Amino acid sequence: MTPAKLPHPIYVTQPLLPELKDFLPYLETIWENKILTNGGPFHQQLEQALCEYLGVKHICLFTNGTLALMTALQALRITGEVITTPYSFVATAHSLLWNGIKPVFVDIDPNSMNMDPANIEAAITPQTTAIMPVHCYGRPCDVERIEKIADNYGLKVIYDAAHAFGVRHNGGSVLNYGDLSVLSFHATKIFNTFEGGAIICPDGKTKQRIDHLKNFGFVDEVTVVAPGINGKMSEINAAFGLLQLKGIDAALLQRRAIDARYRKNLAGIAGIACLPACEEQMTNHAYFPILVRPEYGVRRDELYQVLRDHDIFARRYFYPLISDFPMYRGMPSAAPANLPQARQAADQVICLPIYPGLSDEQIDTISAVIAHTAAS
Ligand code: T4K
Repeated sequence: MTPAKLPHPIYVTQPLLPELKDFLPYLETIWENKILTNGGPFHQQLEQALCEYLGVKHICLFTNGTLALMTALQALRITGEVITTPYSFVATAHSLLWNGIKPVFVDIDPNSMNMDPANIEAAITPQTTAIMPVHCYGRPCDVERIEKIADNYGLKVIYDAAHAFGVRHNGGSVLNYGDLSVLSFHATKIFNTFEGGAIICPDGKTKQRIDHLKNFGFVDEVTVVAPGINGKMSEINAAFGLLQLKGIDAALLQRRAIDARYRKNLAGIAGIACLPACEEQMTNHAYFPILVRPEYGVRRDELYQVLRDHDIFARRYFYPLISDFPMYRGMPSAAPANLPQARQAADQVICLPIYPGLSDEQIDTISAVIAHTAAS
């Protein structure tokens, strides 16, 4: 029997929102002190709170993750070519183009969906200055191998860690690897400030440079040291982040339970593959991707449509590949023959809804639709 439609549509995610009444005191404070932006008290408090929570030394808050990526490249004076992954959100490569840098795409490892370090060395040219890997779905890249290659060739590493809030590796934050890591606090991320982002950096000097860059390059009232941009996080966003942080551990636990329930429900369905489970601290369950293999007997896009017909708005993150968009597809590294694993993943992936508040009944209905579609 076809599973019954749920009473309300289910989206791939829903933002974590604390109770409105709990946010009002923060707004009252802002109204009282009339500091709305430019590094106000909530901005400072959130930087400190996030350093403690994440286990990192320095953090620079931003308006969004994309501006943070663009500024990270400026901060390290990256030029020429940067090796990156085609299996990500477009912002990863767009941040390079906005800086006049050429992205060079390498294929992914189909087990992790992250850039395969085995492909990096062959892509290095005299113009290569950096590597920009992505911790896709919040699952850590092979940070040790990437570090080794970067050290051998004298390259910088900027992690697009937009998905990797709270992810740990080897007992510490994964955000401490590489020269810089960039987070997104967009509404769809596990920790959100409505819009927002951050750069994690290892030392105070780099933080100072980034703080100048995100404030037009101003050092003081009359001194501008770089062609900076306006990337500052406002007080409202920072205040919301402080409140949001209080609920994040409970949210992560709920995500873990949803992940486990999907895995159990989907285990017996031929042709539906989940990514290998990773050690608990090494993921934040930001997404729940499944791969629709040929053995399922129904194509990915058909399943995607059946889910939509049931008001289940799963998403094909990341299809199309970045390298297929018009501004990238003419590049030699975007050639399909160079990226077979990424292409296969993009053709098979569906990210199922996962967010705190998704009920067992909803998870079971989504799973039942997937099971029923295969059988019918
Ligand atoms: N690097 C990576 C690897 C990234 O994934 C991203 C962003 C970035 C860099 C750039 O960071 P930011 O500059 O964004 O901080 C979404 C997000 O807009 C984007 O932030 C995110 N990655 C990307 C993976 O997903 P869309 O176009 O899929 O979002 P949208 O509006 O279709 O939202 C998806 C679903 O979420 C909706 O169907 C309903 C729900 N939703 C969404 C919003 C915005 C809500 O319930 N409330 C909301 O306010 O891109």
